[in-house]
Parts: sequence; C-alpha cells; structure tokens
Amino acid sequence: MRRTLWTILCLINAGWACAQTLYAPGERHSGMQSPIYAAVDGNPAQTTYEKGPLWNTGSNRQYQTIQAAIDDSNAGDVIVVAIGSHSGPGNRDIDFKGRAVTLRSVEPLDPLVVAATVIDCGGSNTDPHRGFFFHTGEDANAVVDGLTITNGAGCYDGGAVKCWNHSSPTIRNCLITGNLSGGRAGGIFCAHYSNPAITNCIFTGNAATTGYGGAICCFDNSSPTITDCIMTDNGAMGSGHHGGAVYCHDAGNATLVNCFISGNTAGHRGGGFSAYWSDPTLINCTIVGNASLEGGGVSSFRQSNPTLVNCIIRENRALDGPQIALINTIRIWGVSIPTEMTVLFCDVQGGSAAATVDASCTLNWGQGNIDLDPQFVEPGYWSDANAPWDANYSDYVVGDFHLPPDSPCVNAGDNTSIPAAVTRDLDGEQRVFAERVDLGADEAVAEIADLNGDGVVDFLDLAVLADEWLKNAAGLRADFSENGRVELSDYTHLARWWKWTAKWRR
Ligand SMILES: [Ca+2]
Ligand SMILES: [Ca+2]
Ligand SMILES: [Ca+2]
Ligand SMILES: [Ca+2]
Repeated sequence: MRRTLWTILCLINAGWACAQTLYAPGERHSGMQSPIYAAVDGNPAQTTYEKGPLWNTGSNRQYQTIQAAIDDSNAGDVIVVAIGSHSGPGNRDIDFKGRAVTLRSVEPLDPLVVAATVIDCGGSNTDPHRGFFFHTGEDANAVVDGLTITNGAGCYDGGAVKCWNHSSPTIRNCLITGNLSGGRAGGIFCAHYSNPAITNCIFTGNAATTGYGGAICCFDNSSPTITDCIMTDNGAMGSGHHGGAVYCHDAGNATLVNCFISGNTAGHRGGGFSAYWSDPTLINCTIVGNASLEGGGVSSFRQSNPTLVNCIIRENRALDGPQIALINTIRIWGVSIPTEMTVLFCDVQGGSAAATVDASCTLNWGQGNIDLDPQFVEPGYWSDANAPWDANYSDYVVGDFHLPPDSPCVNAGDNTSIPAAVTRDLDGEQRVFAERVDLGADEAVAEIADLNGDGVVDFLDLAVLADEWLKNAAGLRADFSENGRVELSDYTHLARWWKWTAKWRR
C-alpha cells in the first residue's frame, strides 16, 4: 500500500482534469452561489457560511451538521457542504432516510475543492464509523457529489459507503481514500438489490483488511454501474480474499465502463477484478499492474461469466494466470463447479495461451483480441523484483495510461459494445474518435491542424501550411476545408487550434 504522494496527486489531477470536461457547462451547478457563500481571494480553503458549514439552497437554511441538514430537507433540495473537514457525530454514518436530495461540495468538478471538502469518518476497530449508510430504498435522486470520504474504519461492510436493501443512490465526483473495512469493500459496498451509479470517482488506498473488494464489493443481486472511475492501490488483504479493486459475488452483475484499475492487490483471486457466481461486464477498462495469487488481472470462479470487451489487461502478476484465471471450485472444495469468461476486442498479455483455465471451465475467446504492447505514454512498472507474495514486496508504480496515436490499441475496439449513454472517454474526450473506438479507458483524440502528428499544434504545422499557401490541388495537407485550396479559412482553423495539445502529450 505504498505510493508516493506525487503519484497520487498526479492521478488525482489526471482524474479530475478528466472530470472538468465530462459535463456540459449547464450541469456545473452554475447560478447556485449564495450571498452567504464567500471565497476569499479565490482560495477555497477560506470558503465559509455564516451560521454553519451546511447550507440548503432550497430552504436557504444553514446547519451545523450534515445529518441535521438532511433530516430537515425536502425532495429535490440541494445541500452544499462548506470547504473544510467535517467529522464527529452528525458528519459520519450519514443516513439519507430515503430522501431524494443532493449533498455536494461548493464545486464538485473542481479537484481542489473536492480534496478540501472532507468527510473524516474517524473510524477505528473499537469505534466503527463510515461515511454513508443507504438502506431506505434511495434511488438515483439521492446524490453524493464532489466530496472526499476518508478514515472510515471498523465496519464489516463498506469502509466509506454501504448501500443495502434496494438502495441505489448516485455517487459521483468523489475521492474515496484511506478507508478500511474488516470484511467486504474498503470503499463502497452494495448488497441486496442495491444498484448505485458510481461515476467519475477516484478510489485509492482503501482496503478490505480481511475480505473482499478493496475499492468496491457488490453482493447479492446488486449491479452497480461504475463509470469513469480510477482505482489504484486498493487491496483485499489476507489469504483467501479476492478482488483487489472490485469483487462481485452472488449475482453481483456490475457494469464497469472507462475505468482504470491499476496497482491493486488481492490476497487470493483477482488482483484487479474478481467474479464469484456473477456475470459482470467490463467495457473499455484498463487493467494493469495488479497482483494476486490467481488471476492477477481478472479472475472467474463458480459459475461466473465475466465479459470483457475493449479492455487492456497487461502487466498484472500472479503465480497462476497472471492476466486472467478461470478457477474450478475443486481446488478448494473438492467438488467440481466450473466457470466461464468471455473476452473479445481486448489486448491481453500472452493471449489465451497464458490464461489459467481449469478443467471443465470455458474461456470464450472471441474475435478481435490482440497481444501487443499498448505503448502507454508512460508505462508503469513493478518497483522491485519481489512478487506480492514475497517478503519485502514493494508494489506497482502507476504510469500514464494514455495511448499515443500509433498504439496498436487505437481503433482496435468494437463500437457496438459501448453503452449508448457513454459518449466520452476517461479524459472527457469523445469516446469514439476516427470512427472506431480504442481499447482501454482512453481514446486517443487527434486534431487535424496537428499536421505532423506530434501531438501539438505549433509552428511546425504552420510551416506546412505556409508551404502550401494559396496552392490549388487535390490532397493538400493543410486544406482543412477540403475545397482544393489552402487559404484564409484553413489558416483560421489552424490559428483557432494553436497550441492545442493532445492528452497523450500532457
Ligand atoms: Ca479511435
Ligand atoms: Ca483521451
Ligand atoms: Ca504538430
Ligand atoms: Ca481550403
């Protein structure tokens, strides 16, 4: 669980840079500022309210604790949490009590505000607390938006958040870090027909200390939709425990899209992702540098059939099935119950030949799979030669997972597998660029004014245009308007995109 602060900050910045462009301006809570809200010299740390740190924008009332604000709210209200650390009774174990209200920071899409608006659960093994407990049938109109949730500990299920009993809130733009559970889900637990929408969240440094799902565990007919999330450095610790980042159990049919899962560790199966008696779906996920004993990237167990489409699964480590493993129950129970996995349009290191497929299990190896180095802009690496099961193990250093335009993962995916609601990649760029989707969470988006393809529009591109200036011919490179002549309108286009820089160059 070691990670330099620099790396975490880079990840957070990268993730939140993505977040900035994920929503149209009209969705950015514009016009919500109150006369009693004041940011001094643009420093969010000095944002305060006069009568308490909570402000209900619907009733214009202020409160001392989050729970007090929720208890006095009505459907549709928006409760704004002031910058600062919120702890103690009333600011943890928060219960929406079925209310369809939004609880958010002053600017959920500003990473500095999110990092500075903290629910500090202050939990411990002797004094268990988590951030939120949804258990009253909340639906997607119960919203937690743009908060940091940390220091949850001591609970068996859900270090940061528990969704239970048909409770399916929306959790978005949150930083969920440094939470522990004794059993299932260091971060978010969902069980018993609970299907939260978890979007644009960062999970880092959470652990199920003796259990399942370092970041997220879905259990018992619960199928969360997990989109645009970054999960790094989470763990399902202890022998016999599974799902370093995500664990799906008993019809935990989660859908993950555009997620980056890296540097997570499980004590037993599924360093990144683990399915038990479940049929989850992973689309456009980048799963690199995770570790476990079986299935370092993804594992399938007991009549599961996880489907992986448009994913990158590489650089994971395990004694058995470094990238993927299909494990028959006979290994543990002495009774044979097989399992499946379906893989198509994925880049899997070692291909199907390197997969562990136990007797009677079925690896459905579909069309479009490749085994080629994605050429990440900055590859991650294992920080020493020791494996996770060795003493003195140190872990995976997460890199920059963006794809350069000449990556073999560019334009190698299946467009028809992308859910209709998903129009953006993890950067917030268009999900399908150049007519065909890329593999992994990133789409490599180029700009036509970048004539030499080096990822930036600058004088080198201007030189190409100058060379073709006022020429009339077919196929001129700088004829952006495609009218057979390089002229003012083409120059205007280049000038408009001047200093444009590709995400993979940043
Ligand atoms: Ca593409
Ligand atoms: Ca991108
Ligand atoms: Ca260029
Ligand atoms: Ca032209």
